[in-house]
Amino acid sequence: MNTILNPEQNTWNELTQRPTQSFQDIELTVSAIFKEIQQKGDKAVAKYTSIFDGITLENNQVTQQEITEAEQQLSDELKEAIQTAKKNIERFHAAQKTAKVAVETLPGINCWQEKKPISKVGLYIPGGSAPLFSTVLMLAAPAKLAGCQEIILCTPPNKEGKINPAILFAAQLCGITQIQKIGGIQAIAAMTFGTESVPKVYKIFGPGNQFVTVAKQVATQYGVAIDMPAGPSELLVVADETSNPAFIASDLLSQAEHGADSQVILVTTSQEVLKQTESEIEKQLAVLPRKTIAEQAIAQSRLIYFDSEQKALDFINEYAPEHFIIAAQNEEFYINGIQNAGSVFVGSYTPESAGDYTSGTNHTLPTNGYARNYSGVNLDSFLKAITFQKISPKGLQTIGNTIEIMAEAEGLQAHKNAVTIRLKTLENENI
Ligand code: HSO
Ligand code: ZN
Repeated sequence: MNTILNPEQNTWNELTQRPTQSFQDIELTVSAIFKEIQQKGDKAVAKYTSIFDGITLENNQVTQQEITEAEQQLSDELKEAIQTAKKNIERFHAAQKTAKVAVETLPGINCWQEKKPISKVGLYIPGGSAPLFSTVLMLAAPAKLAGCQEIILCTPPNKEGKINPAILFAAQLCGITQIQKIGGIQAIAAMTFGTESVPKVYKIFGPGNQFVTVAKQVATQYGVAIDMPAGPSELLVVADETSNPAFIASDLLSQAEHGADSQVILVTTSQEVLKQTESEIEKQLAVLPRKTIAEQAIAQSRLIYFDSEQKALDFINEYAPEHFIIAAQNEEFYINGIQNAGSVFVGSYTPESAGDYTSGTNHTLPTNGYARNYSGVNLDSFLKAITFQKISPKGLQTIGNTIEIMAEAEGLQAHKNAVTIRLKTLENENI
């Protein structure tokens, strides 16, 4: 843990840096696999599944029987918890629906905007030591609400060719169209080009390791949209002298256990709370099952003291955390002042875990400073806004001349003609 007292503003840039990752060498590998999958489809997918996941599969697609078996393996308690979480996520995302926007900008000129679903979307769920079935809910529930027609889910198989049963249960519950046992670069490439068994999609969502992150970036070179550039998870907690150090430590550790590269930061206006949080972290860390992972993240963590709340806030906005917990008493100050954050958790009884699983907000959020310019996944992520307009003859007579003048000034005669020809017709018809 690095303790920093009242850092000068000229050091903030360095303090807000995330561990740098170089993607250049990975990109060559990713591009080569993309080319191969583009040319050879399923055959190439099978080759890379056998290389990276250590299993040769007859069929990538999960069967109904596998889904039924998965459901039987889960406790009723877990199934109910997943259903409760899904309902809350649906409630919050359904409320994000916007009505059609219609405006008559001038008499006879009607403009409106309507949102339509992205018809085919691909969701990626990583494998690894923690099966993130909660991420299935976070992506599939809003996709379904938005009205996406095809929702394809790719996730890597384990060495026995199986998928975690909770991932299958959540996917089935959300009405996913197809579940494919494909992971990593080959999954993103398969959804980018389409293969004999995997449909091509228009937008890819979901977290992943650095290979998946680069693969999603490469996918955009082929016209596929992505949710956001992904990176290791982050949490920043702001605390004052009234905050509970044990609560703060529990939050910091909850994020640290995601991965050795997770970023956790405490910003506080109390040196006493800083000291106590440090010892609480050590105490709670010692008994965590994922201690080895969490302690690596904690070793890189920063505990920063500021002598004013304004400086603390300015620093937080410069850092732009993925998750931001306000554990200080002056909640309104931070709520009103926060400009850059993925998701904000207000008050001592709002742990980040609540948003990770079940309060209703989405946990797919911008990391690595992208909270400055990206939103987390929400209903709009699965929609496009289309604009419409209808102009009456009177309306065209009102704005026609404006168009003619502007077109003329841009040197675009054909644009002007498209108006002039109509205005002349109206004149001849005495309208
Ligand atoms: N905190 C993670 C999401 C997650 N946590 C899933 C537990 N399961 C990134 O926002
Ligand atoms: Zn989490």
